[in-house]
Amino acid sequence: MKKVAIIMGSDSDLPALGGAMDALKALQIPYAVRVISAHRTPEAAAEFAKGAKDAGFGVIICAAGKAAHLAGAMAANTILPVVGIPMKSSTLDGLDALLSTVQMPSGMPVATVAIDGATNAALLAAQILALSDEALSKRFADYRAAQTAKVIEKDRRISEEYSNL
Ligand code: RP5
Repeated sequence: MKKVAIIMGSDSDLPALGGAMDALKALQIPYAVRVISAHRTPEAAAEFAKGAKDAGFGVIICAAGKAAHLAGAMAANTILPVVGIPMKSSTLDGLDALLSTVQMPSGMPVATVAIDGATNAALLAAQILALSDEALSKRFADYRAAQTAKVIEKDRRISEEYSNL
């Protein structure tokens, strides 16, 4: 099956990316994890993006903070869908990265999730891959159903403990 790439601009982004790896693992999607910077290693970024489709990747997730150009730089060099995660790694709490990642010019989209939204980035990647993978589509539906069941159970427990009727 197609793989997902999780690229971070710096190893300092790694602690915020566990949710993406957990979600991909839960859905049995193979993934690669790399540190590649749009600014510090621009040649490596272009090379990875250009070769990603032939290397068997189906979606590229890019996590970057501050003047976050990684997702846009990747998108510029591949026709694969790119999901951007703005990192909260700055004095501006990630607002800088959010705007840098989401405000792409027409013709070059980056699907941007919330600041530090690693889990949703992985789930979006899974949904994209599931369009052409029936078995994954079924696993994703099961994942959603399990999430729904968990919330219903929390509602039952909290309602029982705190309601005063
Ligand atoms: C960005 O700058 C990285 O993605 C990271 O979020 C931020 C800070 O990087 P370091 O200075 O910690 O390496 O390029």
